[in-house]
Amino acid sequence: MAATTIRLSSYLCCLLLIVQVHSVNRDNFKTCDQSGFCKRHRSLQPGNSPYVVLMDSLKITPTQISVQLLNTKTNVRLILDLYGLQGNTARVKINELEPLKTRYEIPVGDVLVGEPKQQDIKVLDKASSSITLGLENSKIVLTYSPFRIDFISGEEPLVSINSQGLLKFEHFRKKPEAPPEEAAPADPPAEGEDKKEDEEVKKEEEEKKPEDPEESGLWEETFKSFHDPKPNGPASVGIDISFPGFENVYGIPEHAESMALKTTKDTDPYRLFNLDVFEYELYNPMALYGSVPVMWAHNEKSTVGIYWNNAAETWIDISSTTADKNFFSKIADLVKGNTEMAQMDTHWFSESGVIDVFVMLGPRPKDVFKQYATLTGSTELPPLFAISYHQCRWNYNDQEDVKNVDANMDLFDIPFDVIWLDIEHTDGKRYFTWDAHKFPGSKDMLDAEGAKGRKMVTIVDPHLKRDDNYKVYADAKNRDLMVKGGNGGEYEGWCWPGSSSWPDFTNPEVRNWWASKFQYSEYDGSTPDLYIWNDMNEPSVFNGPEITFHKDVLHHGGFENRDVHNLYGFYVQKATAEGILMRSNNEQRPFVLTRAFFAGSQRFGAVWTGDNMGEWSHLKVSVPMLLTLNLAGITFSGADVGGFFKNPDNELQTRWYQAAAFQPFFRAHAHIDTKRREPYLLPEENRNIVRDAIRQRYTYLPFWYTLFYHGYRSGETVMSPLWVEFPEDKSTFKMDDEYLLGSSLLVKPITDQGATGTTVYFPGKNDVWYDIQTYQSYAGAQNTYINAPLGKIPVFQRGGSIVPRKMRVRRSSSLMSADPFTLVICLNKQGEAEGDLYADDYKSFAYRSGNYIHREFSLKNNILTSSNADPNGQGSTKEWLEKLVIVGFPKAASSVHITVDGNSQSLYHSYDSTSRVLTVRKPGVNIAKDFTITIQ
Ligand code: NBV
Repeated sequence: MAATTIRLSSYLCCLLLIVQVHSVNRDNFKTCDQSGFCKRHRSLQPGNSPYVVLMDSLKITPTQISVQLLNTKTNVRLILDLYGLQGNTARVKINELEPLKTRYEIPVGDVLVGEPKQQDIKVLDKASSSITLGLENSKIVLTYSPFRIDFISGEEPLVSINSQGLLKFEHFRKKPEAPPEEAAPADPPAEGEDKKEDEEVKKEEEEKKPEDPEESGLWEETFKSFHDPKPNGPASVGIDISFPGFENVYGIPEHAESMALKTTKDTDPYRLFNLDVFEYELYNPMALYGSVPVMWAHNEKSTVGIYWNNAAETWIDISSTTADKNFFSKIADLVKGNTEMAQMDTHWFSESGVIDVFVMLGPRPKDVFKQYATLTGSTELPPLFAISYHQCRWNYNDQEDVKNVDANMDLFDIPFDVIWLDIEHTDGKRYFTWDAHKFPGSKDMLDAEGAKGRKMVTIVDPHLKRDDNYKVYADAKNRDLMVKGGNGGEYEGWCWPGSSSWPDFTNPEVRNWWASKFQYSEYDGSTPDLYIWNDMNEPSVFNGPEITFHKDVLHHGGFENRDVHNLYGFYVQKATAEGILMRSNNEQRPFVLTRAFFAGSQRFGAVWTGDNMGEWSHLKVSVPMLLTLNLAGITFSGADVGGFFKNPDNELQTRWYQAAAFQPFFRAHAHIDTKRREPYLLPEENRNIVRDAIRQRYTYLPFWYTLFYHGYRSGETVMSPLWVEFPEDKSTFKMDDEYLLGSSLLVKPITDQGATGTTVYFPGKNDVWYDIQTYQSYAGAQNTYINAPLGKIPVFQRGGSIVPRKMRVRRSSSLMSADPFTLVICLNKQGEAEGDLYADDYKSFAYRSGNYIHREFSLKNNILTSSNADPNGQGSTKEWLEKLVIVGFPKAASSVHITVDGNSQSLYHSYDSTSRVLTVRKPGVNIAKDFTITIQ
């Protein structure tokens, strides 16, 4: 009874905390100073490396060298493995030579899609102080004493590892015996002396023993009331990685931060530790829900990066400095002279695991994205509904509510594809169940949505209510599938259902078990129109340290949560996606949204930026946050439209819809305590603008779908910083308030209250950009003020591009699947344009066996040619070509005709001399066919 009261009160206190606090409670989360290993690594001084390479131990194979590293202070040996990998990539692995126990490594096939394919590294030079290896166009120089590795392309140094000498590898060790207690003084102190002596001793102790950061928290640590017993002692690993010649680094989501990362001289390092941070603060390095330890450095000449393959809590310090030209001139024929070369220094450290660094050497932005996708996979092609508009709220209360929202959206002509149900739809937060009063007929409800081509999503969190009558929990308990507490018993914590336990998703058998729960026979009341949302999967534990698992929670294989923490949410989403796949016999594409994520999560669905606020600053930060997610491979990402907490005013809501209509994952969501805010509830003016924005999203779905197809094939970003397409344009390197969709659309959302215009930077010296509404043209490589009253979204199409659209907007995307296309052709200065279109059945995996079409369009010399872009695409379709809109066309045409299979036919056309747009109507040709359209 007493225990229950305590638990209940701690639960209530957490809930109160959740309801009342209005900005992040920083006390809940560790600073670097409160984390022993962070302090230990951060206190290292550069230039004191104790590590040397033991050349006698060198082993060389065609693709790999292995050599021992000796710590000259401790005599402990490490083993360094350096691999050449296909695609201008190298891998540097450092582990203990003889660890007391196995150190955790992420199983191959989970984050890394497979064993990376190796590539020959040739020994180019073997000197007494270093060895030089050749990898494709790059050179790798391993220097022996002190140990460092440099990657050089041509004569440019690009990446240096351990050039500062910050390698620190805490080998497993036996716990030292506790020192014997000191003997009591022979004579008792005289009265009055006692206190004095105590104080003196304390003072002396303090003077004598200032806390040595090197010794901080080695064997146990306490944070607030939470004790971390650290049964394995210190095991952290860290090293410095520098980027000579670079001034900007990007990546390592998730932080509410600008796209170009800041130096951390005056702050904590950036932290990667998946956490549920209530009301997160903007522009700081605190950890958030997900972690992708990938970082890019970019300058006019090159883009390079590293992936740090470690799932433990990780911190990254960043500083900017100048490169050591002396050193580099010894190992490369650097352009000498007095000019200084910039350099970004980064310092990475993780609480456990091994050092496993992939060095991706580009040289162009799209090369590094491909190199990273070769390692961790690309974003799976989403089903079309998933990139359409989603209507969510915590909560749609009951079936009636769902029906009303659906009807109102139709009434006001606002398309949507998916309506979502949050935790209140369940029977007492027991996932996979329905509240029988509110949702007595979930299948009927799903079928009603399905009849309009719509889907539903329910939330399925990973915490299971500890109730033996709840069959999912009882089954997991009987099969012993839960994570264990430090004492070996089922770990128990507090979350929405009260006392809860968590399946061990790091165990493949547990993932299979979880996946089976999505079978229609297991998940009562589900149908093929139901998809899934994984929340709270950091995991969030209301009464745990930093609102998550204790670090000594035990997982599969005897590893601690300390070792695998950042992977938990990744595995939850992976298992869920496998379940959705399995229930359709692997035929239909799954859709799973997750809050926690890791490198590779892009393969399992979408990510959103969690509990943001209905404030202008949060709308603004959503752009850099999504750009960074894209750069880290998580291209299918979005922020809650309107902001989760608070009540955004009409203007903010309107601007948010406008921005998100041009971002990859487009979902409105709101906290349970906020006022209802479905878009039809807005006053008429705002409602019409929002409706237009959503409808515009639907007209661009063929473009988005083609973009996602490219991303799936190549690992490229969907929403990109300008430097991805204009890598030499320095002025874009820090620009994170405007972005590109593919290479064709430039978007500058309005994110300031009351703004009626904005200055847009149009990139590209030889480029011309066209406003997508007015077709007004703007020259590249300059800034222009663009009027943007409330109804206007500053979006521009690049001259030289062809963008496919569908102009007949219906209630949902699937109702548009047979509708015809319009090609918007914006001419460049030469009067030419090109583009492509990918289409398939928009939902199944049939495309994997060639059931798709991929067309290539090119307009040159006034002839538009449509040809097959990919002979493997053997699909057919009902979709046809309805219209051409040719923008920037100099004059009216005298005739236009189409030729298909040798037959020509003239087409109706008209010309607007003010906007310089030539419109060609009803070519009527099936889009899968080859054709030409000639303009005279
Ligand atoms: O399930 C309720 C919410 C959900 O609406 C939100 O999107 C998640 O990020 N969830 C968090 C838990 C409670 C947040 C205060």
